[in-house]
Amino acid sequence: MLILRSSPPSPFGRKAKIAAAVLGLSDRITVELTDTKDPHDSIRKQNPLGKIPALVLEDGKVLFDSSVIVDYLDHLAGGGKVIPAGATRHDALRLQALADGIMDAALLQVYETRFRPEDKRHTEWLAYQADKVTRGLASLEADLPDTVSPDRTPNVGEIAVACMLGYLDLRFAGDWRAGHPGLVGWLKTFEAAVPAYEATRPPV
Ligand SMILES: N[C@@H](CCC(=O)N[C@@H](CS)C(=O)NCC(=O)O)C(=O)O
Repeated sequence: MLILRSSPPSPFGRKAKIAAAVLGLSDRITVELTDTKDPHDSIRKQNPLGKIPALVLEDGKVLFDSSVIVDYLDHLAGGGKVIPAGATRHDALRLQALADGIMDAALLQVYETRFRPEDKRHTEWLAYQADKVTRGLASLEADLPDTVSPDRTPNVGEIAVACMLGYLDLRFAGDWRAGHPGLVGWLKTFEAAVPAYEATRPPV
């Protein structure tokens, strides 16, 4: 059995869970809850960065970073499935990089308010990160990812975009929806095509 260290709100952990589901690997993975803030949680031994997701393999080796975990799962499922092998490979990886980068910028804003007392918060830093989210969403709205239908496996970029939008719904009250009708429609289609999206929705 593989062990996925994660936590329900983690958008990066959700990427790994959705990839596992669409690859038919969910029943080979146990999800073990992780508290990245707890210094005694074994995640800090498993991943020196103390971040989730991390995937503990059967031989005890630990893979971390959601992109590496998804690549491993794709290979386990035969390869070329959520990470296409052909001409669209780098489009999918680029899309993943963009969505992951937006998630990083969103998380840094959340951490700024979670870890710093109000009088120590850096408004310009928050705005700097918020701008990355704004520009990233604008570029996705202008050039929407391909529509995901039930008859094809979503690629890792599309999975990452859905998880990123879900995280903005969770932590930023879905404010992104007002100015991005194309992405709203795209996410609706993704949700209908990929049941694992609903199954991994974090509790509010
Ligand atoms: N690039 C990493 C990012 C992972 C990440 O930032 N995870 C967050 C939770 S969503 C985390 O573990 N944060 C705790 C910390 O930064 O110490 C990935 O793709 O897995």
